[in-house]
Amino acid sequence: MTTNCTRALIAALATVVATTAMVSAHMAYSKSLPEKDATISESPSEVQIWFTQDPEPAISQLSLEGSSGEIALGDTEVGAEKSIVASVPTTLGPGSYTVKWRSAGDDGHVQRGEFGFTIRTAD
Ligand SMILES: [Cu+2]
Repeated sequence: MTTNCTRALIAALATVVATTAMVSAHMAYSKSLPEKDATISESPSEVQIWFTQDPEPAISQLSLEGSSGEIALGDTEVGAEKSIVASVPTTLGPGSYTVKWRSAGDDGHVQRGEFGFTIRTAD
């Protein structure tokens, strides 16, 4: 193999690697309120998650589970700064909760995740 040919091959491989890296850059969780694994003292009025890309409204869905099952949230809406948000219409009592989310970013790949938070017993 000539040096030129080797260089061309390396350049081609580098392009493939770079393209693959771009394609695999799925949307990801960035931060949330309540924060992941937070212990808070008051029932939140809404749940909001920020992502690394603009969330696709048609795919985005938030849900909330407590110790006795699913808790109804308001409609999931796209919020400011690459976020989705849903209101919490009921007052949550002390206990552990799990937020589950589904969304998609620029490449349309559906991403799912979940995180917990705890509401502590009032002093
Ligand atoms: Cu993707």
